Amino acid sequence: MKLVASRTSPYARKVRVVLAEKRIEFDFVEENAWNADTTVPQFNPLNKVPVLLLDDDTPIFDSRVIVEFLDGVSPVSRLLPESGRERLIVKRWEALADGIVDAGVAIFLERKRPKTAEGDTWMARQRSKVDAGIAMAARDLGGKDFCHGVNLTVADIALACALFWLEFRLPEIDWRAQHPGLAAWADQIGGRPSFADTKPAI
Ligand SMILES: N[C@@H](CCC(=O)N[C@@H](CS)C(=O)NCC(=O)O)C(=O)O
Repeated sequence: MKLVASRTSPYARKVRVVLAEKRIEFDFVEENAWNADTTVPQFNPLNKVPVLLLDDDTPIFDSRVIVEFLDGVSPVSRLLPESGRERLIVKRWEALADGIVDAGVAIFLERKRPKTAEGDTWMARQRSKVDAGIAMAARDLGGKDFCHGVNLTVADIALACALFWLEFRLPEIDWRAQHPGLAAWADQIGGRPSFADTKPAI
């Protein structure tokens, strides 16, 4: 299998952490969808990473679909509950985490454009999603070690990737100060080799 991705994408990091936790071998194909000569549209018409290329070169996207597929590839470290309500709740955590990133990315991209009143309103709207999303995550996590159950799941991986990406790209969003319990949890999760080995570098 090959993973087409950038090293800074939080969605791709989620997939890379899953690959590491499940000890699945893959080739990393570094690609930036924003580059003029990007090859990503050859694999994904939406021109977004990550894309997983199966051994017969079938492209799989997006990150949630990839993660779900990978969890079934190997029985090592199951990261999604088999079925039912538990699976639903873990998938909701993932949707929350990815949604926080979606709103953060919207802010990050808007900042690159000339400043306008409309842009400021847009960013404030996105910022409220980020803040409310993090508040929900902190509240639902409470003092637990994991978002759901007693083992690492995709919920923890997605949330930690979202928070670390915010810290990397939008450091003024000081979720650590606002939610110290979440910060302690993130340090714990971030200490895993799968996170240490996928840390984005500028
Ligand atoms: N929902 C998608 C989001 C993927 C995404 O937005 N990736 C960004 C990189 S962080 C990208 O490739 N953006 C290029 C673009 O939006 O044109 C997923 O979970 O894989």
